[in-house]
Amino acid sequence: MPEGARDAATATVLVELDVPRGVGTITLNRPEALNALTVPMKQELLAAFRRVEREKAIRAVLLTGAGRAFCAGQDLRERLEPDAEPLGVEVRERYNPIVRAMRSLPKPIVGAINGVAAGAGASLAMACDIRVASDAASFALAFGRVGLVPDSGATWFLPRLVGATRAAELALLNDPVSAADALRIGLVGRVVPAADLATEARAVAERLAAGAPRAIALTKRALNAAWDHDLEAALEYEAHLQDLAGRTKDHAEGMAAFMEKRAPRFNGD
Ligand code: T3D
Repeated sequence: MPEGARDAATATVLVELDVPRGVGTITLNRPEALNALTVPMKQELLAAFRRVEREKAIRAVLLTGAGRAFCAGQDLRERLEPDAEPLGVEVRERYNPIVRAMRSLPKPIVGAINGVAAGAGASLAMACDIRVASDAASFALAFGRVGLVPDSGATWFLPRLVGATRAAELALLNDPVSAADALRIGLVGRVVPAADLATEARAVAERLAAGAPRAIALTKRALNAAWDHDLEAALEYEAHLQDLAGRTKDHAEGMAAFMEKRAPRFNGD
């Protein structure tokens, strides 16, 4: 039974923990507004990432949206309320902590992009480690259409994922990108029929959850760092992380399983 960070009837973010399979599913849950992000929703989303981090049995995370959208970014109606925070405050205090929590989570996040991902919703998709998109999904930076600057990591992720030329087009022109084009330019790793998205994305998460958790966490850390490293620094960081991985029981288990021609059973030690 999905469980919200608040009362289940009002929760705008649902968290479902499948302990036997090691997968935590976080669902953005304001389908009537295409999962546009409000203040309570951002607080619940941050709490959801903290929750899956604390649960040792959860080894991989799925992030998806309820209804026909993944996430339409900031709730624009909320921004018109008289007590809305200044934009810089909102971004620093509510969006940036979510993106940091996602990138520093020592567990892989699979984005199951079920529909449109716009504005900060596109940023959330880009902050996932792996993106599996439905063929009904689309991406739009959208910020420029409301006179804003791409945020929540969009200017950092985008050129690294799709290259400088395409990043400039997407960020400056704000045109929607279909799932097929997102696959072609490397914004997502795979596209599947809409009806298969939940199964396919879950299969990826379950594969990750069956892997060696420490090695996966260190690999995520290495990939994060590599974006800012030169080759020398990357080589040295890999050696450092390999030292750590080499001392885990899971490494010994992987070696034993190979020698014994059986599947490894990793337990995160
Ligand atoms: O704090 C800060 O503001 C700083 C941070 C900013 C980060 C950002 O994310 S800025 C960018 C914000 N997002 C957008 O500008 C996207 C706005 N939405 C759209 O452009 C379109 O809705 C979509 C392209 C995403 C989808 O279009 P479509 O035709 O499939 O659906 P629709 O009919 O436009 O939307 C359906 C409903 O969702 C509709 O409500 P209604 O009229 O049926 O009651 C629409 O108003 C609502 N909705 C969609 N996006 C938002 C939204 N409501 C509030 N905020 C939204 N972002």
